[in-house]
Amino acid sequence: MRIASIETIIVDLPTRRPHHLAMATINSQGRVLARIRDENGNEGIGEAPVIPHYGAETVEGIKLLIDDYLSPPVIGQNPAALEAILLTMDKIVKDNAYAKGVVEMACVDLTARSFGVSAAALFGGAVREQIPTLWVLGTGDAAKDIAEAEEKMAAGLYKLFLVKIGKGDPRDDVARASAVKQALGDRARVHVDINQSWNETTAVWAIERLQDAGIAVIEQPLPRADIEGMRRLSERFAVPIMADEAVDTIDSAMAIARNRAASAFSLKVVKHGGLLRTRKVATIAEAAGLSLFGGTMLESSIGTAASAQLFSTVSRLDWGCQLFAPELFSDSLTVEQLVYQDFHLVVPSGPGFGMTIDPDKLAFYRRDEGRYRRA
Ligand code: MUC
Ligand code: MG
Repeated sequence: MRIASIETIIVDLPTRRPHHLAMATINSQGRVLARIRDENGNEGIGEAPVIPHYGAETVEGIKLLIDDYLSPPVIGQNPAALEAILLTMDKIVKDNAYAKGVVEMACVDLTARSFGVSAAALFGGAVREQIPTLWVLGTGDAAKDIAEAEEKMAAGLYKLFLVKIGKGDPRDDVARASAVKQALGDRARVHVDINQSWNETTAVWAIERLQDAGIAVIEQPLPRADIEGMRRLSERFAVPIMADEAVDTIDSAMAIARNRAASAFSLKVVKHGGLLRTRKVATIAEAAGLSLFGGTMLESSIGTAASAQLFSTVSRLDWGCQLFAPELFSDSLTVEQLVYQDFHLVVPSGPGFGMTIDPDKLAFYRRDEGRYRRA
């Protein structure tokens, strides 16, 4: 088995409603799809979505890096040799986890399809067939967040929620998240994600109140580099402090684990540079006794299926997963659709990630030749 070609395509997908995060409001979101073919014409697909201002990469940069730098030395390699492919890409350029991650992801899909197995089988096999799934409340308004959560609960789809805060006045953030938790009560678990927006003084003030209000997890309150601050918050509060932006490479995972600078990690496949490296970060957390959450970069059904495959292999996924994004987007790029039922996402059974691209949808949403114009 040899890689014969790598094609990259930038695709935009619209959201059903504006999604308000601390650093951006998303009406439509860009992603890079990678299609890798072997010499027999078998294909694997990968996806690297980009959340504006979340990380250091852009869809245009990812595409250019893959097309001009990463593809030439990777073409001709065995797609099953994941570690070798990652090392080849590391020799070309440091960091750039999303670009490397989408190439590796497509190699995983291609390899698993060629073997006729699910992607999970390449990482030790699934320990669960479905994953409790969390819905992200990002309307920016407490009453709308509560109405959305009630609708999801009544439909039997979600009872785990996360309120996106960190954008405005911390007093408003605390009030909004507390109002959501109070309205949902014991019927739901509620996290908050601050996306690095606070300093330590603000965080101490706010977390005290969020903890009292019954918020279950505080995600990335401080800037990613503030390991010392995260350690002090983790020592001070009983409520778990989760690292998201702060944990990407295995080195950062080790540094956080060693310093006890968080008690939980949000795993995200492209953030860590592919499925293999996500599995390694998960292993560091498992060994350090940290709890785990299956995160999202707002992948479509392609990257969500890939993430679900990997998350299905992690022995303890204490906080469930956040793989809700296919339901946030108003359309899908694949022929098969993910199944959300009974408060869980059903892990697709494969082969590979179990997803194939719908050519008409791809033709419509691709940025270069498609008819969709992003908002
Ligand atoms: C993040 O920081 O976790 C995940 C869900 C969502 O709505 O935004 C992302 C980013
Ligand atoms: Mg986060």
